[in-house]
Amino acid sequence: MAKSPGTDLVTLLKDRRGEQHAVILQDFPDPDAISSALAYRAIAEHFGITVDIFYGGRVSHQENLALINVLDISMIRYEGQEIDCDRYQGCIFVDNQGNNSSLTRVMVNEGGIPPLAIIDHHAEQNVIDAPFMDIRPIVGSCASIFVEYLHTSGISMPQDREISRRLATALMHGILSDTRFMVWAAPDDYHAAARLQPHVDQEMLMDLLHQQRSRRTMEVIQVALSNRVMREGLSVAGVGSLRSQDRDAIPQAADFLLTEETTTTSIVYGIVNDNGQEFVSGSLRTSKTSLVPDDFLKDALGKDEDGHYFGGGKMMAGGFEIPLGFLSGEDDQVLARLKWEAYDVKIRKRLFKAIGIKEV
Ligand SMILES: [Mn+2]
Repeated sequence: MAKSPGTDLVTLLKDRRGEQHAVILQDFPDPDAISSALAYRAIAEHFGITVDIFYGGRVSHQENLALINVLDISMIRYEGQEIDCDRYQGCIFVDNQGNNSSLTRVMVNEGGIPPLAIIDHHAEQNVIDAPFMDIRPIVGSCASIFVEYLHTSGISMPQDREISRRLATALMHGILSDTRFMVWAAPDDYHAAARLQPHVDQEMLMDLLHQQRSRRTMEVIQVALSNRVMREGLSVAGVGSLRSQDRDAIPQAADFLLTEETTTTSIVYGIVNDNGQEFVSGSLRTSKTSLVPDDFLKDALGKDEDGHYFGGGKMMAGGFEIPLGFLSGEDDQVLARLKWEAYDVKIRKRLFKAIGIKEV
């Protein structure tokens, strides 16, 4: 019988007792990423490995903030500070493959921490290599892959009932949010949800799912609504400059634009300022099964000078980040407006050109 990835991971971790690992999340992590990191920590701790969870950017979506607060999750936010990379014998990428984390450069390329594992459900990005790779684009959430590991590794849920209740609730939240409440779930996601269900705290889950939007998010949605350009089912809106703490308003605006009749794909983007570094951050949502977000964004936006694509995706959703480089930084109003207009027009043209529309 073929060995499962879960048993392979256990074999790897058995040889790593006593080590310290760093889990690297994508910048602006979501519930799927956060819960997957928690599951890795639970599995690794079983083998006497301590795990720190790192992320760049911010946690700004109200649901993610609630997740961290309600479940009392400890993660380390990278804001340009010195990281003692020598402490870690390996790093693990969950729900990403290193291409959308600012920590890849800091901890792997410069810090020299060897990548140990990549566990993801996005399309293969071929950015870094690791001894353990489990990349399954057909699964709706990374959390589902971790539930399978917990099951096949025989670790099951942690012995401590309080911890297992929190972990199960976090993983269920991850599965539900990445599969849009199971609409885009694969059989593996249903299996995972069924295994988790007895451990889930339903009240806590309700609490996590029913967070209200901030006023600022509502305002960004309003800007997206008034700026949207629609052609042949594609709705595109630039929302101007945002503070990094409001960055999660972008995917929420994309979700909202997708609810309009005749819209099958929505894309919202804006310039995000994170500690003086500016980049265009965008989100794509689609209800069109024939559209592959990963292919679409790669085709529309292309690569940077190092050959890395600006965007990528999974089933029904995608995102992109375009660093402003030399143009980055605080500017007077006129320059800031010119900068925004240049990016806005260019991105909009590229997106529509990818569906065959030249004039927008
Ligand atoms: Mn995910």
